[in-house]
Amino acid sequence: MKKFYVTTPIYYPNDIPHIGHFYTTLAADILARWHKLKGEDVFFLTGTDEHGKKIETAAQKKGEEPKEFVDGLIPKFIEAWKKLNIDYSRFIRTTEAAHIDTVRFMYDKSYKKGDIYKGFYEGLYCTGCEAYYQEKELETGCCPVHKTKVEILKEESYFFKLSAYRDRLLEHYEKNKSFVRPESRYNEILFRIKEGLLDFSISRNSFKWGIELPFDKEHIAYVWFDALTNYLSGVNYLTNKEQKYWPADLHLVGKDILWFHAVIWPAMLMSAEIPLPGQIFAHGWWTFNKEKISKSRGKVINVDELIAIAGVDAARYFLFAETTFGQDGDFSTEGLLRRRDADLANELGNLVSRALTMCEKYCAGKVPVYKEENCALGAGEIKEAAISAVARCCQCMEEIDFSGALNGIWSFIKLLNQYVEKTAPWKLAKNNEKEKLDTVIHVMLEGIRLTAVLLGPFIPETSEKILGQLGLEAQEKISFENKAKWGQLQAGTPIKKGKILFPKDLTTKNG
Ligand code: ME8
Repeated sequence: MKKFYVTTPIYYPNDIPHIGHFYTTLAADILARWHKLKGEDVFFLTGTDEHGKKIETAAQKKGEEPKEFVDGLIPKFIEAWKKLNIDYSRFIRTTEAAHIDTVRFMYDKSYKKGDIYKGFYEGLYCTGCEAYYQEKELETGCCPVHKTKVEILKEESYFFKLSAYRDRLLEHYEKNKSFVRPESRYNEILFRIKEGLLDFSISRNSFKWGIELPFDKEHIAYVWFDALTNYLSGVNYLTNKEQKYWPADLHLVGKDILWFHAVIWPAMLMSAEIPLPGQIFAHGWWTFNKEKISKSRGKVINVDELIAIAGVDAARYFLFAETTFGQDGDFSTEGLLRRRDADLANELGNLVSRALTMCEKYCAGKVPVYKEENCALGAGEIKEAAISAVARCCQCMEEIDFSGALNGIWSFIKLLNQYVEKTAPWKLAKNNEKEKLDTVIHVMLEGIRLTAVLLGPFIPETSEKILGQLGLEAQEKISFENKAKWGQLQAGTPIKKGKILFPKDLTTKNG
């Protein structure tokens, strides 16, 4: 059985999660569901990054111990993932003992290899990023990500010999042209590696909240060295000798943290002689009404606020239909409602409602018989379109092009709506053309079935509802090939018309 191991960044639990965190985690959920649909053995890892100065400072501000502080916030993440219908395999916390052991193992391996040496560091530090900056990287003296003042940090520190991995990294990039996606990001990172790599500080001794190094108790692990290792501890790399998931197939990250994943992480793995992940995909940045998402300026949207706008599936759909994965996007309530009304309620919802109503009215609520000879009505064209919609969806999902997949599905939905208008089943009913009428309704229902299958990973609740309305409940055991094949609906299957799928007023949503 093919396996698929996908990860999200582990988020800093210094505050409740917001739409940026939802985005990456939803992307991983969609991919995990897609690969499950294809019959693969999927492992989907997410979690929280709980050590470091940023967490220590946030805890101090609340007058709490760091562990107590993060323990209070973790349920917020878990609740949010549940509300958004995110079905992960494991939620890892970097304060877990097994993770701590894995971090120590990584330090130990590199130390013994001679890739870690002691030195003294003085540099410009941004606590928001938990990273040092060079003067030339700053924007008017401020961190380019957080736009806040950096501080001068001076400390005795252990260094990792990143510079020694330049050539091996270049070779890996040359041999694996899709190691980083989108392609523009691959080129950008390759260019920076070619420019040269600097050794970097991987320990701290100016504060306490972190993992003690195995070879020096006075120092704690650098939070990024600690955090990146979660991808190994998440699949019990240290204790599970028959490792079936590592190497990860895909690390999904925001563009802000690509450098850590595309350069530092592979070098750490090379140093520890562990195989590298298959691909790192960096997605773009969401703004909120064109402004940076920022708690201090009140520009955040939490999970309840997001769901209150138009429900979970509308939000899931909007985030992935609105922008190409990899590009930046702007979130607005109006934008979400516009897509809910146009795409989900009008195009998908009405199609489903019309097809089921007609099936009840003209076919006694049972899937009618499909007669091949009635293809003159355009059913052949629909069948062809269905086959290409499936192929396009598979191709796009392989390339992690969510909006491309959704566009393909929506072209098919539009075609089905045109088919209803063109064939006008109500006229066929009036003229008593029963066989033609049956074929048209069968084609509509089959088109809807296939649409629901392809939409499953994106809008799982709606997909399940539609399949349930078509009398198709237990679908797990059916292979993707069969589900995605045209012509699977059995004549005679009773349908169950339910409530409207995307009501404008959420309080009436009960189907
Ligand atoms: O960086 N738009 O954690 P973090 C899109 N702990 N995505 C966004 C976003 C936005 N406006 N804001 C946040 C860390 N994200 C480290 C990671 S991994 C070993 C350690 C998403 O809480 C995006 O995925 O700051 C980004 O990379 C991540 O949240 C940063 O989360």
